[in-house]
Amino acid sequence: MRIEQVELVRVAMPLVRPFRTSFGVQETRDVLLVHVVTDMGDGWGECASHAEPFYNEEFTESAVMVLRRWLVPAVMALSDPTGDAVAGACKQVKGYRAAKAGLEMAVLDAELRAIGRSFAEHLGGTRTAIDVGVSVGITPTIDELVEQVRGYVSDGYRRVKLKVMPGWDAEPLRAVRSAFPDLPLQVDANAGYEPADVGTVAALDEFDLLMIEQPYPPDELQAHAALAARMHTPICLDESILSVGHAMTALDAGACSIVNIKVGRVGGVLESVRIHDACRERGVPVWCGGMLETGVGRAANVALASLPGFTFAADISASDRYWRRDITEPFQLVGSTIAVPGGPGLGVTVDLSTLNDLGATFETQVDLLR
Ligand code: OSB
Ligand code: MG
Repeated sequence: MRIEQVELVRVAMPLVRPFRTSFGVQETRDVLLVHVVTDMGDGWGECASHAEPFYNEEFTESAVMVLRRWLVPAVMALSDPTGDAVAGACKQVKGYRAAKAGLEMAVLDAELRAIGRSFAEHLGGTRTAIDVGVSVGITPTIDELVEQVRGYVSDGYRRVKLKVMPGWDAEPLRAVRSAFPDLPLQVDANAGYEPADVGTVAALDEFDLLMIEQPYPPDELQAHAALAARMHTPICLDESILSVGHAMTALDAGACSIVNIKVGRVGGVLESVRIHDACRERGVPVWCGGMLETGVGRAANVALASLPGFTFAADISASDRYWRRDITEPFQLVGSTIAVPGGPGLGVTVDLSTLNDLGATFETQVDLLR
């Protein structure tokens, strides 16, 4: 395969409702896509970075700069560009895992489309549909939260994740738990608590949660381990886990017993599979997180979540939970599941006219070496 052109595509996509977490509120998604054109056909990838460096250090503008200046030239210089070769070509650049993930996804998509193989098949997926849940943001009032949860439950979602933060935890949880006594519930703090808040966090045991995700800052492995020893509710880490090495270190430390895998946070679908495999070998359950992706990143997430070790429902909701109009054919909820695309590559088609209607910008990368 020969890469003829790489295009960075940016589009501001309004969310159907604002999404508030402990690190801030999002109303519009600053979407960054990578489009590769090869002699064998096209490929698409999504960089799951956000507009601000509030979830982690990376942000979309920084991802664009790093792609332009280092990552795209490194991949264009490969004599035999394949999805497998992207991570090695990008290794000299530290961090910027969402940027790397988007580029790897695009090259792999082109490669797999050319040979008629789906992402799910290539990654080792074993399911044709995946169990999904919905991640519900912090709302202005507790009544609004209960109403949002009611809406999602009536849509068919059978697992709900609530965002929590200091001042928005036991009270909203009590209201949701009493309205839905049997609903599988979990919470995500996005690192909003400090180890000194251990009493507040440990008190969430009373709500019969599937897990509590990332209560403390990413580097606080020991504090997470101390919390795990004190709580019945399993601890899951998201922001702390950047690679298979991080996952093994966290598990060895007793900092978590469940791992959230996100393609953009760990640098790509292939590192995601390595984390899945290593956790599976240790009998540790994993599940697929989301970053409010368009249909492009969502397709990769769904394929990944079809692997056998993904035993908890994914944070991969149907397209209409995020967008009035997605840039690919929408992912639909069937019961509380989403079907795994079976077509070549990501198995979705990017709608250029939708991208244009949304005001997308297209920037072609010049190959300085050629
Ligand atoms: O921590 O899981 C998270 C969205 C953006 C950034 C971080 C997170 C999330 C979500 C939403 O919880 C998951 C989704 O529906 O895409
Ligand atoms: Mg999270």
